[in-house]
Amino acid sequence: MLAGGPSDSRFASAVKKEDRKNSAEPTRIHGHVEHASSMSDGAPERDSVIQLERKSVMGRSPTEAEMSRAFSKKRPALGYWDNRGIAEPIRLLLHYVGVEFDDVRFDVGPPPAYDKSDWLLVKDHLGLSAPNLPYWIEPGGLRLTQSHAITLYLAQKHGVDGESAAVRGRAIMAHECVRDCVSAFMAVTYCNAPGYCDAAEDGVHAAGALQAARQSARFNAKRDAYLKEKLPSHLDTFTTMLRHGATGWVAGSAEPTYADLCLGEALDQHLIFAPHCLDAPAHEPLRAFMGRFRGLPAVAAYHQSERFKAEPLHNRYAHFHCGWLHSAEKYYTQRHYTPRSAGEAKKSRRRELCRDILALVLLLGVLGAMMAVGRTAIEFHELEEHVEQEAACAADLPMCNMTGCCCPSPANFVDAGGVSLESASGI
Ligand SMILES: N[C@@H](CCC(=O)N[C@@H](CS)C(=O)NCC(=O)O)C(=O)O
Repeated sequence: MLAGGPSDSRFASAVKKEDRKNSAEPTRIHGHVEHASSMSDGAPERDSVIQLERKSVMGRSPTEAEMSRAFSKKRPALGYWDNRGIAEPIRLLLHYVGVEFDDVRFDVGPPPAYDKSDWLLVKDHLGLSAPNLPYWIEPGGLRLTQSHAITLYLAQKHGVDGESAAVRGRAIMAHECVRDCVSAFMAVTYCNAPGYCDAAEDGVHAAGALQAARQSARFNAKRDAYLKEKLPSHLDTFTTMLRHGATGWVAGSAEPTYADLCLGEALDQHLIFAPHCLDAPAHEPLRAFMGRFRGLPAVAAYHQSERFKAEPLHNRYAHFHCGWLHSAEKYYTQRHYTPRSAGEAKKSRRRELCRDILALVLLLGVLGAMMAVGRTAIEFHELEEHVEQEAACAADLPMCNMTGCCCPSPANFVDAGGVSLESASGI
């Protein structure tokens, strides 16, 4: 699978090896948090098993904070890299159907290492059967990966997969066509990604830069060929589907389906990549479609909200990352994207250590207080006995024929003949 792009196991294993080799301080960004609606299917919670399965990755296990950021258990979580990539259609779908979720975004470090430890630390600890990004985890329930499976599951669950078997079939077909187009697109934007090509072009992944170079000779050639030779036929397909559907939506549904949302997002990314790509007269139906898609109240509300991040577009090692819409520098200085430096990570570990020490001190304090209370109770009991003894003396009871004080020492007890019990017994 391609990290940030289409499936390519060769790429994934190369990247994994590279990541483990380049292990450094994890960097992270904090995904925004939204309140949850219940998504549980009632499946048994397996976190106890997952706890036991935890193992060390890159020399250490994930901390509780890292685990609960990946999945807080309070809300469903969609995990992905911090970019639109192949997860944005799912984010869009979730906003469209009104499901609240944690938008968990993992960071990739800067070139040339592109450290991915932020994700790799938790990857094998989330109870995913096929660990990958994007993932979808529901509290106490389902854990899914594979973008297609997540999309279809959510669409079915929330009734945006089409109103009839025929429409549902066409929606699946349209979605697959969108995925083909996106794969071809990513083969261009990731053409210099580590492990995806035999060798990256010089200067594309420069140390000290914040991301891969925005252009290169290879990228420019592939982009031009894609826009000229491949994209038009994908656009023709979508145009034909819209014509056949005759409802304005790609599967011919009365209302938009998930396939329309996926197509809308794919075309949106293409319009950033090549702003004139829909200009041909033959693609007028697609321009009209984009107007309808963007005008859907839920889509418009999401695109205008703080939660929508127009950039990064693809991953940091792609040519299509930050700076296509706004200044990349401005983007990198935004708070949500400031990667944690090694110093900050150290500080955070120190904070965690201080918190643990404080908890220990508090625990010891509570234990000490409990012991003090116990001791006081014993002393009180002894005092009570003492008072009873004194009362017995005062009443001149036969049990205690006191010679001096009333202390219940054997030396103070005398038998009727005035002999101390202690001396009589030879103590
Ligand atoms: N077929 C999978 C591909 C998943 C994939 O390639 N994920 C990339 C990001 S787009 C990745 O970096 N995964 C993390 C990993 O391999 O650990 C899907 O559609 O979800």
